[in-house]
Amino acid sequence: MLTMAIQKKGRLSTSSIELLEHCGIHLKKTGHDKLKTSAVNFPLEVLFLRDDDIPRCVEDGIADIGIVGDNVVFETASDIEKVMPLGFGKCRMSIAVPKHVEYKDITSLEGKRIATSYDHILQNYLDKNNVNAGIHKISGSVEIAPGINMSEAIFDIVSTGSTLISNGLKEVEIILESEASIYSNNSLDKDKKDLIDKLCFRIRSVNTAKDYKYILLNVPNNKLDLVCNILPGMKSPTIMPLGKEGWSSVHSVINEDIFWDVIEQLKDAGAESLLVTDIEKMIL
Ligand code: PRT
Ligand code: ZN
Repeated sequence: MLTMAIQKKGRLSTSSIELLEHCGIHLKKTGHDKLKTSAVNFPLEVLFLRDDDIPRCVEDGIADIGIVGDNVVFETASDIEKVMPLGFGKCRMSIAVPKHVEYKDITSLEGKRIATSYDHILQNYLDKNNVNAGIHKISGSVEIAPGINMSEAIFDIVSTGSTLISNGLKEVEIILESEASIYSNNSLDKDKKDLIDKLCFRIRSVNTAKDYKYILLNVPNNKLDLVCNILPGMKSPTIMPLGKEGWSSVHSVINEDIFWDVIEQLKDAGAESLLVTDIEKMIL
């Protein structure tokens, strides 16, 4: 049995549970206040915790693995192992100052006060750059600190940047990039490691599939070579004869990043009746 800690309520909760669901792992329904549950079809127990408590619980072995933002792991300086990034909860941790303030580089903060909830990461960064600044630790609403004369700068999580803008601040230094990841305890036995491998295999299949589309199209046989050269399929496209004489159906898989370019080229090359669908799982 593997024990996994996930965020009880917050930005990572829904995505964490959805990820398990997409991996075919169904959790027993719980009430709002339940602190743990288990999976009905995988040897997994799930603990619901505040995200700040997850790294320590994994380090102490209360949970074997946890889904948590890299930022929280760095802040708590926990001795745990990153197993894999998950692609959601993406954000950066940045320093911001009031928009009219002139800012050259990190030395501009010498002798200034910086408000943050992430004092450990900030202190490390300041030390690395030999900058002496006062850190004012607050647990929330960091963005208002310069406006109420609590500090001259802030250090906080930024995603779209709109919170900074609406508080009259500008981002001046990105200190780290973060996303939700799976972390594990450092000393797990073989059975637990095997279960983690099994889980990661499923997650990889689900996450890889998100980057691709399955495409079906009809092509006159004299244009097949042209069309197949455009298609960057996994190996080579599947080609099947159509009921209509002289035509074939071509099936392939395309990376989302180049999707629209490829579609346009295919149409120009004579492809017709293009059908595009999402892929649920992809095992390479
Ligand atoms: O209650 P608990 O302690 O479990 O949760 P929490 O309130 O501490 O964390 P929560 O749920 O807000 O965030 C959990 C994790 O989501 C963080 O640790 C990050 O890893 C990740 N994440 C991703 C974010 C954001 N994006 C984000 N935008 N966490 C917070 N924010 C906040 C940020 O603090 C700022 O106030 O959103 C605001 C900025 O957003 P933008 O889009 O305006 O730039
Ligand atoms: Zn938290």
